[in-house]
Amino acid sequence: MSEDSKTKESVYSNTNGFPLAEGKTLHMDLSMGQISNRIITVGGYGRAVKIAKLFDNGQYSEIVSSRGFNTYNGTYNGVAVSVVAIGMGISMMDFFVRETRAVIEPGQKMIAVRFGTCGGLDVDCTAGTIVVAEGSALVTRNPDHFSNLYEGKEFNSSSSSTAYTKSRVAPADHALTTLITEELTKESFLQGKIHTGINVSADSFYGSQGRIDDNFHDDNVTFINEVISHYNGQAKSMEMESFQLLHLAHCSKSTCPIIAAAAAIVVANRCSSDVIDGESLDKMEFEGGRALLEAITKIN
Ligand code: R1P
Ligand code: URA
Repeated sequence: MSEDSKTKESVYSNTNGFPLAEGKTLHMDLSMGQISNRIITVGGYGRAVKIAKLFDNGQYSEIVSSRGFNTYNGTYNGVAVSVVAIGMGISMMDFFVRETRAVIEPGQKMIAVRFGTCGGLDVDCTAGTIVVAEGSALVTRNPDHFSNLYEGKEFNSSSSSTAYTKSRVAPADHALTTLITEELTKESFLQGKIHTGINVSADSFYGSQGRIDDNFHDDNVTFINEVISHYNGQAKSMEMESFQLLHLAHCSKSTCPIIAAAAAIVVANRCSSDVIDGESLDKMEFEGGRALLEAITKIN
């Protein structure tokens, strides 16, 4: 039997709940206890490895799944901790939160912090600063706004529907967020570079982040300004995952609690043309990563 058909057989034996391939979660490839309950989650594995190299004695183990999740386990100041690279988007965050929660002992608190990159939505959130999220909203494309195109008609920008929906803000855990802010501001390189505010996650890097793409109908020319005014000027950052983490943390049941927070490095300011250079991004990931390791291993 090929590896592929073996995997399919064991997955299809469980039609509800968590598909397990040979006892491991199908997408993250983890079995019970193969990840710490204290986790930093990032987008790309390069950032994950950079943070894992800060573990005690620079030692970590790596679990690579075939679905784009890389898990790094080790200790920091003697406390077990994991860093997970999940790729991009709310679907990947959904897999991460649910499949990780499933392999942490029930009753044990899961503590997760996202450390991402983002666009800055406020002139003060210049490239090379970090926004710590007090909470996150979600903006999504409303496909029906564009549905006259299905019938070969002209796009009707004056249609009564809205092109994008804007959700309420899911708050981050207050104690964890406070500790993260304290640890970030302790790093001398990060002094004066830490902002707090609302994050806005989007379902695309392009249309629902107000990027103009001449190849598509997106109806988004004024969208960034609409987002800024909708959240009363409190929206400081825009990226693609934090909402799903904070939202699902609130939706987790008391038998399997999750506390969550998020911070992101501003790589491009959406109010100016300011972008970060490679060397500064490297340093921000390193110093920010260390501060987050301090916070996540200290929180009770
Ligand atoms: C887009 O380039 C990606 O960068 C941001 C967005 O949320 C999206 O995932 O975060 P990461 O750098 O953590 O991937
Ligand atoms: N990641 C995003 O999702 N948006 C940006 O503008 C920058 C990074």
